[in-house]
Amino acid sequence: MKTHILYRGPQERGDCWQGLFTDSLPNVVWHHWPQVDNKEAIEIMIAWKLPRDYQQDYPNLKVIFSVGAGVDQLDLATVPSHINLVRMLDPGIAQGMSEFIAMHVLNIHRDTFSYINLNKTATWSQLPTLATKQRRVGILGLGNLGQAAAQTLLNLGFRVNGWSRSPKQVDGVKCFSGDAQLTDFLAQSDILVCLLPLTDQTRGLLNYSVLSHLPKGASVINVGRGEQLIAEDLVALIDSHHLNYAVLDVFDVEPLADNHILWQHPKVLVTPHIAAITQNESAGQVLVENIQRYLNDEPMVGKVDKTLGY
Ligand code: NDP
Ligand code: OXD
Repeated sequence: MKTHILYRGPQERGDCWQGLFTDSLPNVVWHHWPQVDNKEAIEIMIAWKLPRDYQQDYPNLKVIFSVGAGVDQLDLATVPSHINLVRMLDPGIAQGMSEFIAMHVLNIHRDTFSYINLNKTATWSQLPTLATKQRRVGILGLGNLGQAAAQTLLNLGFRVNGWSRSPKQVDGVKCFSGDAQLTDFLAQSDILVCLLPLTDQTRGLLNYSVLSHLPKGASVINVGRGEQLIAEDLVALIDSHHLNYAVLDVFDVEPLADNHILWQHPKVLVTPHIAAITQNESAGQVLVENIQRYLNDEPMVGKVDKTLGY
């Protein structure tokens, strides 16, 4: 019997994945949304956002694969309980994220942003430097991406702290968990990296009062989701010289409005949600392996706990 898959996304990625699936999953039939004549046949959907009324239109849907690591773009409360939701654990995303975080931790650590500003006035000024072992990087979220980034930073010699919901033990990382240890964790973060999923618990987490617990002169990198950070509070803390720099890759409204104050701020670097992009080849391989698991009735990797929201 054939298993029908519906893909909703860009053509180029679809062509890549269709080719991989044809080679590796001979009993699978590929459909590219919206071209699907027999909607009742669809068992698996691969998408970033879901088509409207998919619950009624695809009555035999069993699995939804998100093409991204996050699933906050989906309204989890409306995903029926019998449908498995699986997020993307692409090694290409982990590699991209580790590169982005290492690059900007190093930029902050070695004062790149100050030198860019000094260049504007042709000022030759040698700023003091610290060794990486004197700099503490705090990672909010010690999951798949947080742990990959932590390893890259440890390899560069930084002191790495991490915060998660449940207690963890990660080699070389000083681990904190739960709301009770957040303040202690923040007080030890010279560079704070947010890599949390967006949930009811993390929305608005990084507000004035929470960010005030960072040491004076700390910097912030947000690669989680925009809604986790109150941008006005961050800017107020930078302008009052409590915080130093910010690198922001995610925003509550994307694209960021062209008249937003963040674009103009001399101590903020805006990037357009590119910290880590799903890589077609490696992600396609992850999908193939997970679909094989599904077909063999084995547990899939990256299954989302809909009650936790990630
Ligand atoms: P994981 O689910 O693997 O890890 C999430 C981590 O966050 C876990 O350690 C989890 O704790 C922790 N966490 C969740 N809720 C809380 C909470 N309330 N308090 C404390 N810790 C919490 O996710 P990934 O690492 O794969 O991805 C993280 C996020 O990165 C994605 O959800 C997405 O938003 C973002 N992302 C951004 C990209 C970009 O380009 N900017 C690209 C890809 C992802 P525990 O381990 O105890 O469960
Ligand atoms: C993701 C993202 O979640 O791109 O994969 O943000």
